Amino acid sequence: MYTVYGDLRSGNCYKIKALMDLLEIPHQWQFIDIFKGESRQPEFLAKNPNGRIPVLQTPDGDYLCESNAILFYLAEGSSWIPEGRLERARMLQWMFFEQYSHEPFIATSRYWITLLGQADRFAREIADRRSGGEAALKVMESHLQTHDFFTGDAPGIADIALFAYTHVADEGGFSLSPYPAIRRWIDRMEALPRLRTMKQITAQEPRQ
Ligand SMILES: N[C@@H](CCC(=O)N[C@@H](CS)C(=O)NCC(=O)O)C(=O)O
Repeated sequence: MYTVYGDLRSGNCYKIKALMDLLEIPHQWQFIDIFKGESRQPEFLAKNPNGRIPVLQTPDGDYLCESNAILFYLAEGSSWIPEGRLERARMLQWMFFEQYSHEPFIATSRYWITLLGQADRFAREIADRRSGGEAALKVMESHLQTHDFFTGDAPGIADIALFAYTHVADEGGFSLSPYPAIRRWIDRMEALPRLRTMKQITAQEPRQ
């Protein structure tokens, strides 16, 4: 049995839950409250010295961190990783894009505005993240104008990585109104069997 250490209000943790639902991977969830500093306690640091969620514990007792690495590990051998060499590299291209050009702007703004509820206190930091977040959405919009998904005709783990914070971008102050291709892609993702949005999951499983 897998164990996931995380908090589903975090998009990085949501990615793991979404893929496990889609692939119907049995697992248990261990809630870690980062607002109480639980990811910085010695017991957690022994699992991930970087002090961040999510962390996956494999049935063999090994620990794996970094959300996109966990997606890659769990999706091995499934249709969620494309077969061709170039396609797999493109999948990684989008997953690195998510971590470097998307998450630091959209997820961070969402953290201050919605999770901490301190938009006024962090107004300058949020303003600084605005252009970077819009730039990431423009890159996604451009790709999705001519593609249904990020790595081919079928959804893959790059789609899950990007869906996590994009489908809640409004909570970070980013409207998707100017991005019709992104909105159509979100509709395609939400239509996938067993795909639950972050709002649906947190309503159904609030202590995860
Ligand atoms: N690159 C990491 C980022 C993980 C991350 O930033 N986790 C945040 C929650 S989304 C966290 O654990 N914050 C608590 C802390 O830094 O103490 C990943 O993709 O897993």
